[in-house]
Amino acid sequence: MKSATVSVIGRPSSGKSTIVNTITGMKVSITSPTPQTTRNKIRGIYTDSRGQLVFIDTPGFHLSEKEINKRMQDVTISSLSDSDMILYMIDGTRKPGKEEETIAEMVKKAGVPVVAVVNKSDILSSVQCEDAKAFLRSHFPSAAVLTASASKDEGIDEVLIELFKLADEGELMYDENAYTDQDLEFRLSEIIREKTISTLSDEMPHVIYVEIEDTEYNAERKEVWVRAVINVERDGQKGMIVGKGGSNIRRIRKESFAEIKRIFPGSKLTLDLRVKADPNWRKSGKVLSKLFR
Ligand SMILES: Nc1nc2c(ncn2[C@@H]2O[C@H](COP(=O)(O)OP(=O)(O)OP(=O)(O)O)[C@@H](O)[C@H]2O)c(=O)[nH]1
Ligand SMILES: [Mg+2]
Repeated sequence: MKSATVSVIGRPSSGKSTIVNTITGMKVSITSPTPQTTRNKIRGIYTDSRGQLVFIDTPGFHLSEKEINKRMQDVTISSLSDSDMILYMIDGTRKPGKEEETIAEMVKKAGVPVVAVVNKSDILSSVQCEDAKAFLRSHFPSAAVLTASASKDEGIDEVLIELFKLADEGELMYDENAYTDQDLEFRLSEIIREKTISTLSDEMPHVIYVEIEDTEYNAERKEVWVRAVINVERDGQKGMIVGKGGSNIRRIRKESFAEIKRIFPGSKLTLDLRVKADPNWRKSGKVLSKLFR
């Protein structure tokens, strides 16, 4: 049996979380069209007759001096050095610039084997595709350079073949049926954050964090109760989450409810959502340390 950890690295929105979900066949990591969705290391586990690959989804590496971005960069950098190999994803629709160069250098320096993927093949022109491959080949002359569509599940088998080629023999790290190791509170907060992000536009997703205040699970009565807070940065932003006559928060609640229900099939779920302002939390060491622990 083969067994390896694989860090998934790339710029924001390159499709890292999408590929982890497609490979595991589960909703392990939240996704959105807004860059910088993932904020933590999120494990997605894939097992077949060849062995086990433990994917570590990471925050998209974004060059920025803001405190929260530096924390997210640290999460990504720490993942580079403690995995057996790297799956480097690039979005072929975007021209590589300084940020992509920085990441390519970082990946090289990590000194572990690399599989490089030009993602979004479903919407790439052949010129875009060749340019992206040329960029990757120039940086990683001995690595496998592939094209894939993470969202359409195209070229993913080839990615797995190349990763398994690089993996060493070893014992499985997780049960063969496991697909993630996230605790329940984290999963709940991520689901609510995803549904909140999907109702918002532009910069707003970045001002949000979700806190689970309480959960109660009564297995006998098959009842689940979740109380969560959607935090924004200023009082004035609460209205954007709540929406006209509460329409937005109702939608967030409905969509979150449906997805949380899937975690507790057959149980009665009560989901209590509130919106609060936590002024300047993105600069608060206390909040950041809690979110990036
Ligand atoms: N057309 C197309 N869109 C894709 C593909 N893969 C991902 N996307 C879309 O690209 C956007 C970003 O995908 P994510 O998986 O959230 O990207 P990410 O790299 O995890 O982003 P961060 O967490 O912000 O770093 C989403 O809207 C996805 O649906 C693909 O193969 N083709
Ligand atoms: Mg992501």
